[in-house]
Amino acid sequence: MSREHNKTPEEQLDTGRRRFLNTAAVAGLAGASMSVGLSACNQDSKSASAVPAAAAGHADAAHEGQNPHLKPGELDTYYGFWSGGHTGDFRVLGMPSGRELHRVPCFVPDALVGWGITNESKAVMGTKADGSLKYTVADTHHTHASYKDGNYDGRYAWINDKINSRIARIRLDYFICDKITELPNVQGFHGIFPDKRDPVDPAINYTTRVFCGAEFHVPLPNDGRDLESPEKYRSLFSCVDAETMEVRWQMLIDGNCDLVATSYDGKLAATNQYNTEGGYHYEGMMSAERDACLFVNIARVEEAVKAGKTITIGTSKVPVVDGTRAANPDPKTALVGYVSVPKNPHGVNATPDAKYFICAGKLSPTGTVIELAKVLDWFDGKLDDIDKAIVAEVELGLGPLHTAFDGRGNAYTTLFLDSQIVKWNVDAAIRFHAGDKSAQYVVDRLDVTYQPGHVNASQSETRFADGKWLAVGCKFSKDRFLPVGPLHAETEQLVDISGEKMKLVADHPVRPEPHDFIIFKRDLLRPKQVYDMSEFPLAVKDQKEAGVFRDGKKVTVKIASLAPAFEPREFKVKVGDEITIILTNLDKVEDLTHGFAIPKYNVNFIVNPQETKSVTFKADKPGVFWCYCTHFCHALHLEMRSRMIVEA
Ligand code: CUK
Ligand code: CUA
Ligand code: CA
Repeated sequence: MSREHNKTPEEQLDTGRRRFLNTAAVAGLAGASMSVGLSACNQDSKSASAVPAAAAGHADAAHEGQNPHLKPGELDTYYGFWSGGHTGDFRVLGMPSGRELHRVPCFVPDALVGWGITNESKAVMGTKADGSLKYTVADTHHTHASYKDGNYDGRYAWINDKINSRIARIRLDYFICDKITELPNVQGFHGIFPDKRDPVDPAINYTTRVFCGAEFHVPLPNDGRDLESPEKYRSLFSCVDAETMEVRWQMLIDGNCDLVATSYDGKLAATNQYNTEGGYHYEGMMSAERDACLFVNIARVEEAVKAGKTITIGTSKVPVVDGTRAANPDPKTALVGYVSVPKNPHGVNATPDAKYFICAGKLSPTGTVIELAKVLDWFDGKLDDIDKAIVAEVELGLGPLHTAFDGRGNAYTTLFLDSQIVKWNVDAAIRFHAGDKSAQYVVDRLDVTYQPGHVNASQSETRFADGKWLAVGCKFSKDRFLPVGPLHAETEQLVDISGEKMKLVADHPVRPEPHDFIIFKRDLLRPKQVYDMSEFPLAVKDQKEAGVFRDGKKVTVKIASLAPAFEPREFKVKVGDEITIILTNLDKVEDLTHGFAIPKYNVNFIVNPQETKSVTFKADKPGVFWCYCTHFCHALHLEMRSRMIVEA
């Protein structure tokens, strides 16, 4: 890769010739570029990305850089929250080491903790009339945490399930999912972002809402009507209450939603739209040269909801406001404004200086910078055309998707087709767009391997972006790791962004396939390591409370665990009984977790210190079943058992 410091901005980018001109060219070029990427695995290791910046003799060769490798016993300085993609999970990493520390089960069953087995987890996940799980698949893309004063406050994180339109909340004191809400009347729930301040009461400088974008158009309601009339399919933008997790309101919009961003003043939320055409095949979704970024005036929407200017759809009771263009002709009263952006934009990201939202072009090689003050001017009737809020639309490279920030005025955008990250200066881009053709906005380019999707930097989505580390989620690993059959790991790459030049410092294989993630300082979290027993109404508080309690055919077995024994040591039930086992771990010692498995009854779950869980099942076969501890806890771990005797 040539370093392009001395070229004119036009030359350094050289993307004009590759600009997509029409639908056919897009399809053709996307295919061509992809095959270039795929053939890159045959290049020898002297490709630019393999050469450390310092060794390559760059201007800042003297910059020492940071070391991502920790010595044994050393702790990471950042947490990372990662979506797991269609594994359906939420992952916690230590950064910069990239070590995976935990997976928090939420949407899909998890055999380790018994998520989807215990009564408590089933209640969070949702069940059908017969008590079985409503869903067992999920596709998580975006995870974000709650804010206070422009930074994370360590209360909650949220994550989306695109398949079944669910939003899960993770409590960050115990790293557990405590609520899941299914959004009504939407499909393809993709983007998600918490607000950062209340638009009306500025004293509420923390998260109280989470906004959710729905990607796919569906008939409203989707009950069998309008099946063959795709022109009638619609998409909704939703607002979920951060505390109750109820859907506060939804908004009918023109076009679709993709990702979501929120402003630091709480006044605006936005979603990028790639299917303003309402197409239902890809050709239709990319037929227009420009799509949009939809801006929502939160205070006005909530006024309209309060004033009852709403409808409901189907069986849902959620109030729905009208955010279509036709219903919002006057900016001074409009609930929404549609800013035009080039062809099929993908991400939308808020700059840490709180001034701009940046939309990446995906099918256009451009990044669009939208000034929020000007969007507000338009809502106030002081700007005649909302597109005048666009303060830069500059060429970045092929297939721009997502953007991160370093807090020093630079943006880092992934270029999916170019397999690169481009570092660019936002102010210089604005000057360039305003006519200063000498403005050098591209600062650096880094080859990544291969086809990057999301990118994020330490503290990037807060007011406190610190410009230290950048991680990039590459969608193809190809030759980067030992082959393990046809399915490849994805490559998560770590980049040192503390200097002028980006420096690739580590590759990590990850199980497919993470999308978005956030990285933040470790002192923003204060996780608890022993449960508070008062959180559990069913707790068996003492070994003396343990025992078998029969009520007709319903039998409750209360069990207490205290290493290395379960109390009671054995219990008798009868075939045909409905058994509920309630187990409390009385151990108070940090890291002293027990498991509880019942052979042939498909039961296994863990109880952490001072935690209580329960399971309910039918005794359908007689015999002796050794309930044993599955989680290594004690020198007598193997001996830690209880005997379930089922009489015929
Ligand atoms: S999307 Cu996956 S790379 Cu779901 Cu955030 Cu862009
Ligand atoms: Cu208790 Cu192992
Ligand atoms: Ca489009």
